[in-house]
Amino acid sequence: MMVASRSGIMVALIVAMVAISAIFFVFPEGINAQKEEKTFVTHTGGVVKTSGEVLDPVYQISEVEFDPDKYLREFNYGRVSLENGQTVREFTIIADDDKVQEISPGVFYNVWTFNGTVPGPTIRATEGDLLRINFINNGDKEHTMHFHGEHPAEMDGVFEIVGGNGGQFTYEFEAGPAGVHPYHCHVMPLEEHIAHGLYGVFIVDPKEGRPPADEMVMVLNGFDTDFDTENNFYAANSIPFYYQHHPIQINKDELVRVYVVNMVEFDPINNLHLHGNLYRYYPTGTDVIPSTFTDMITLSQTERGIMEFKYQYTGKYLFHAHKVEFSEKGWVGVFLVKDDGKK
Ligand SMILES: [Cu+2]
Repeated sequence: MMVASRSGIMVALIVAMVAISAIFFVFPEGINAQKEEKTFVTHTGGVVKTSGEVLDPVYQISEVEFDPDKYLREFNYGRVSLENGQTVREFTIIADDDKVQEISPGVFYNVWTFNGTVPGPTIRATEGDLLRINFINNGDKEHTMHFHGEHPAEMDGVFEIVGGNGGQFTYEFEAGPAGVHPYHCHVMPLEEHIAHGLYGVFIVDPKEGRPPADEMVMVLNGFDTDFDTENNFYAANSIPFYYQHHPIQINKDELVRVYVVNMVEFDPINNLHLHGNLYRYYPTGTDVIPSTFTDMITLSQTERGIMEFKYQYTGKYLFHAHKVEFSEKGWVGVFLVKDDGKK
């Protein structure tokens, strides 16, 4: 009786094991897949979290990491070599149009990027250097790089359209004139390609250089996250309110030089007001004599210039758009003036 009962239990166990194995064989990932939640982003920027099956048109999230502190004082001089006595600066710039950035807490936006960020890298050279920019378009759409400044027609990035999914073009021209210029994609509809983030700053230093200073770049930009051709967010360097929460540390009595470029789409003007101080302003940075000494400049699209100032008192000072709508939607920051020599 005991023997029969034991073999009965053994048979039952074997049957149970075979049955469980069969379930896993037939549905190898069925049980785990049920629990696993995935995040997708729709083509209109909506974020979908689901453990169910997701049909086209959606794609998996590829989030952009952008650090406005790093961007502020990061200048890219390229791979430097000498050819026939001329300094050559070579850059590789890769365009993408499938990334997503959290513009504001919980607000995701499909950014189009040069080298993975908005704005793209700040390209810097000295007047007369030869620039060689190896442009690779890894996006789905056509893109180009159009530099403001002087160069041959075929290097203008307008008529030489670069196809997506690996299209390439090499831009080669001498840097000039000295100043601060934007670069941006110039494919139609231009408004869309710029508004999504395909722009950056191109600084050309004069041969004789500029006086030593704490140098930084501010790109004034905005994001239309609901696609009504009006911006919902504004910023200096892409993240609304960033420098208000993370003040830019500068030294008392040290010359500060800001390369400022207005890339806001949809709005005809932007402006910049500095508190507790005035600045010398060099429109486009092309002249060595400042045009004005002011606390307020007005900039239309792609208008840019160089601001220079020193603070004689320590403390916190706002800088912001005096177009109040823009500052209340994120275009506001703080300089923290210190006298301990640390930044
Ligand atoms: Cu484009």
